[in-house]
This record gives sequence, structure tokens and C-alpha cells, in this order.
Amino acid sequence: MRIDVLTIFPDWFQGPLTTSLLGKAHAAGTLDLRVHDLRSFTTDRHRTVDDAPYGGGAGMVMRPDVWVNAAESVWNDLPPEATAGGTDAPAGATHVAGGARPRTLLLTPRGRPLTQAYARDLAGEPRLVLCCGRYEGIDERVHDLVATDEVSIGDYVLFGGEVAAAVVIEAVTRLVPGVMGNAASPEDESFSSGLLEYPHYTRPPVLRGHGVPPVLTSGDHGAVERWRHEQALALTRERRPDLLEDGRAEPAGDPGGRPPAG
Ligand code: JCQ
Repeated sequence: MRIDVLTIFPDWFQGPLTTSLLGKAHAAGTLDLRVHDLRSFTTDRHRTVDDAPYGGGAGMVMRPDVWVNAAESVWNDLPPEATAGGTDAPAGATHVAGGARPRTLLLTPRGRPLTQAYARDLAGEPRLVLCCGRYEGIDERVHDLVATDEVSIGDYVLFGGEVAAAVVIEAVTRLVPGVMGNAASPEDESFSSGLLEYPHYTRPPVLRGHGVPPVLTSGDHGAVERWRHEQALALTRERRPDLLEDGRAEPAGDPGGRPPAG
């Protein structure tokens, strides 16, 4: 998968992406991540990306012409100077050579909430373009001319879209075959069943007086499976009952086949 990120803080994406699992996928060629400095697509000597809002008021607004130049450039895989030519953006500025524009995501609190299902949908795309806004907001025409999707990672406000873009990159790329170094599907046990995940344990068998549920060391694989399902259901009921009500989870009743508790 190819992902292009448009941001005024390109350095921000260097650290995490050269270290973790994502860095490995990047190095292995499974993920082609390209980070672009939005300022490369400006047309003035001061490389201005924002301006005062029409109608007045506090704060600054990101200029739409810079965004259209940048988007057109990455959509068509052109160098910045090919699009940052100093003219304003005509209707045809959103044309893409050779077909439809790639999914172009604008990170914003007003977007469609990111879920595992949405991430799965995005993981099926050959290309994504992620647009990270800053300042008080982006000129509304960017929503119309550039974005195919507006994505929210939650009901809170960040300084800019960079953190949200990193969240989208992690959620999506781990669903792309080859990125986890695992040929099998990495789909979560948790969210594919619609339940929160059951508790995990490893050695040592006792830590500061805290032991391990005996069923896990019983050798009875059926009993282990039933216990895990019960735990997942109980946790979900207690912490995220909304997940049981939205129809994706397994029935909240008897998980089947287990002997009476106790
Ligand atoms: C994303 N949840 C919160 C903040 C304006 C494009 O306009 C804006 C973008 C941001 C950055 O994104 C978020 C966010 N999901 O704050 C304000």
C-alpha cells in the first residue's frame, strides 16, 4: 500500500515510522509511505500556508490553493514545482491523470468516526492520501475539492491532524497482508468478534502473590476456550455494553457447551 501524507510537520513522521513494526514494513516494501511538506506547494516567497478568515474573527485558516496544489501533485505523482505554479485553482485542478483520485482523507473532529470496519475498508485501497490540518481549520473548499473522506479518531480536539493520521496509518496498515510479518490475517480477536479481548497471562505463575486462573494451566483446551469467551463477554458487558447492542457481537447469552459455573 502507498500512503502519502501532507503536513507542515513532515519531521514528525520520521521517528515512529523508522523504528516500530511500521518501520519494518516500510523497509520491506510492503508499505510505501511518503511524507510531503505542505510548504513545498506554496507559491509565495514566505511559503505561506494560512491566512485570516473571511468574515473576521480570531485565528487563521489554511489556504485552499496550497492544498489543491499538494493534492493534485501527489495524486498525479508530480514534483511540487509542477503544481505550485502560481495560478489559482480552476475546477480542473482536481483532475487526475489516468482515472479516479485515490482515497484522500482529511483528519478532523467533524469526520466519520474511525472504527475497525472503516479501517478494514481503507486497508483494501491501493493508495491513501492523508491530509493533516493545523491552525483553526481548513478553507471549506478543501473539503469539497480535495477530500474523499473526512475521518475523526474521537471526540476531542488536537492541535493538528498529525497524531490522528498516525493513528489511521497504524489501524489500517496492520490489516494489510505482509505488514505484520504474519501471512495469516492479523484481524483482532477482539474487534472481529465484536467483544473486548479476554485477559492474557504468561510466566511467572505467581507474581507478588498474584496467581494465574487455574483453567489456563489445566491442559483442557475446551475449558480454556469457554473461559476466555466468558471473560470477554463479562468485560464487554461491564465496560462497553454499547458493543453488545450494535449487533456485531456474538449473542450475549450462553456461549455454548460449558458446564455450570463453580
Ligand atoms: C481528528 N479527532 C480529532 C483540529 C481542525 C481540519 O480541521 C481541523 C483538524 C484538526 C485535527 O484533527 C483533530 C481530530 N479526530 O483534532 C482542528
